[in-house]
Amino acid sequence: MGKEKFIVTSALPYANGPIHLGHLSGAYLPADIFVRYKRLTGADILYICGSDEHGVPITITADKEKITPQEVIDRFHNSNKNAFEKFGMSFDIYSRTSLPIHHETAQTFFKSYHTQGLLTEQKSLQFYDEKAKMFLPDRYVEGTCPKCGYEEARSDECEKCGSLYDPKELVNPKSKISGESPKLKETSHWFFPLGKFQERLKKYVDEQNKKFNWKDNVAAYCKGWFKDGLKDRAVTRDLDWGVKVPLENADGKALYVWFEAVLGYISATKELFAKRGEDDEWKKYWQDENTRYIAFIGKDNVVFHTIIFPAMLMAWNDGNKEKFLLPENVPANEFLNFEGKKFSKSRGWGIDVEEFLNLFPADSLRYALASNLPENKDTDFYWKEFQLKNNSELADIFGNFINRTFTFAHKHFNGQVPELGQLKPIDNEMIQFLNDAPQKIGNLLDTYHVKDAVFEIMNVARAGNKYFNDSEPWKSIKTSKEECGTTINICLQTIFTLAELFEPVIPFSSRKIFLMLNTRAVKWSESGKMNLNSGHKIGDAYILFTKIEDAVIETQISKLGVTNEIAEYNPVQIDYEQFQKIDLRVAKVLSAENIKKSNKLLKLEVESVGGKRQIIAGIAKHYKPEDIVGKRVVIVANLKPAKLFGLESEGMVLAAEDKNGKLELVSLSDEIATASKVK
Ligand code: B3M
Ligand code: ZN
Repeated sequence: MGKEKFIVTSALPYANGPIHLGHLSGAYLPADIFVRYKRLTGADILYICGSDEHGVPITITADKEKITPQEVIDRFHNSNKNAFEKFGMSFDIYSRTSLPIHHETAQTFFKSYHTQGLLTEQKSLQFYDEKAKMFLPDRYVEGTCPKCGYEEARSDECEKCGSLYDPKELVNPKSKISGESPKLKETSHWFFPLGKFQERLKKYVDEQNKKFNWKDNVAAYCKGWFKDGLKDRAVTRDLDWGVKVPLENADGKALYVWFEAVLGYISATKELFAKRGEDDEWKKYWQDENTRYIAFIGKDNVVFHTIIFPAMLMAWNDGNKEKFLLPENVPANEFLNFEGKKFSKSRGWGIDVEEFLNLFPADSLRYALASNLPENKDTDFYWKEFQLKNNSELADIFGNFINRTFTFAHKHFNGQVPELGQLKPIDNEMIQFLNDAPQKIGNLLDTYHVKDAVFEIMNVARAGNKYFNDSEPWKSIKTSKEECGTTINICLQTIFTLAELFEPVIPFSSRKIFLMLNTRAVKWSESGKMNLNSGHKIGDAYILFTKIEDAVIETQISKLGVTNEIAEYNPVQIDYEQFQKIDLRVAKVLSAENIKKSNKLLKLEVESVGGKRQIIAGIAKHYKPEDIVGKRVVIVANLKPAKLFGLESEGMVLAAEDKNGKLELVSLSDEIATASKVK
């Protein structure tokens, strides 16, 4: 059998922000472990990734920061690339979609679809923000649903009641970019006939699923999409930033970011070989049916990799001699949360990869994440668990086993691998166990059970420690040097096996261990054998894992939820007179009721300075009417009255937001009389 040949890709992260631990757990670490393992088996494997550098969010960041989109992507491309490097990602290339080679590739695909007559031009009305001078993508328009009155409905669909409508019907549309109400303006776009491919896609997904045992979550997503029926999709946008539509009369139009980003895998492979001066070599991977293509992603990207990208490749293959392969498997992971909540940069919840790696070794993070991957359900990163994984598993089990073995070998055997003497049952068992481990763990990795594989690898270290204890070399050294030598020999062989099996997971430590053993890795399948000859000189022991103190972890925990607002504060200052103009008063809530058609507002009747008044407060999502009646709250009493939802509001209640965006009213005890001034 020839060498197995692979292309492995990880989703291309947007160069619009720093990657966080959740990204690593979703699409990067599992892929890197898989790739490193496959390389050790001798497979011919390419690992491709890069930055996704188009899309509206990048232009919005640029506008906000008054810099160019190019500056935004340069910043995040470089910092993410560095973070990945520090984390030990072993990409063969980390490319970027802003490169000419990618633009050309994407345009070539688009032109092929166009010449084949697949694309249709369709006119439609879309919201246009006159202030921001741009057409607004759906998620940047918010308004009131014409069917149910939900106030956070999108331009053509309501999340709350599920209805679809014409954007014309959306009530009170607002641009999330400028806050202005956008106008509907006619524009025309090219549509890709996804529906035409439904039957073939279904067959493709079914077959791959059967043959390669796709993950349940992935298969279920696809099923849902097929059930709803695939519809034609606009694959162009009105945007300056992106891959230009390669047609006449297409000024100001770019390819929809997803419609080109997936092709980034191909253009990155081209770039890799172009750099090596082997221009056409990429075809030997992408256009050879013996190559196995595995696409690692997070669950939010499933449809693009199991339906849209395959459809694009099918469409290309229909019209061209050179045929591309389709993904064999798309092992999408669920999400990793942070201490029980979603990562959120703005709320200070979570930690950037770079920042993390300035504090702790990459291998500690890799091990902690790998043993808790969200393979079948969402999981959480907890600081305390991280500490425990590092201290009790890496340091106490693995590190300790290496340490005690090395100490013995240096002290009693002159730093050489001792002879293997007469084998007792306990020795034979350990030898057999080592012998079986690579295949067992390899099978788990082959089927993307990375978390289980990591558990089994640590079990080899556990078994090593137990073998050391049960063999009692500290006793046998006094009675039989041969017996003791046998134990230490087998322990050193175990360390060799562990150095290899752990290479995909903790590559930095693995490299150190091979240095300590004064040798190098062998083929994966050989790694459970007796690879160290007796008499082989081993090196000095290094410290592999340092324990993490409680105080260090406490500091990290205490930083959670502290946003930049505490660290950086550059306010517009006011003087005392200005402050005095604001009349803050205690008010007692007499009654409260929900407002029909609004899920945000409550109508309050309060008693305060000047008697009773009505206040419309945006707290309905956080308080039930019955929970606030009787409360003493603080109001801005001299605020000019305003109309909200056609109702008069005379004043404003004060509240603060917690880490999750939940509001809590500023309230006072009953001791404080209604209408008292708050100073
Ligand atoms: N950049 C989306 C994401 O980061 C997107 C993936 C592209 S894969 C071709 O979730
Ligand atoms: Zn609705």
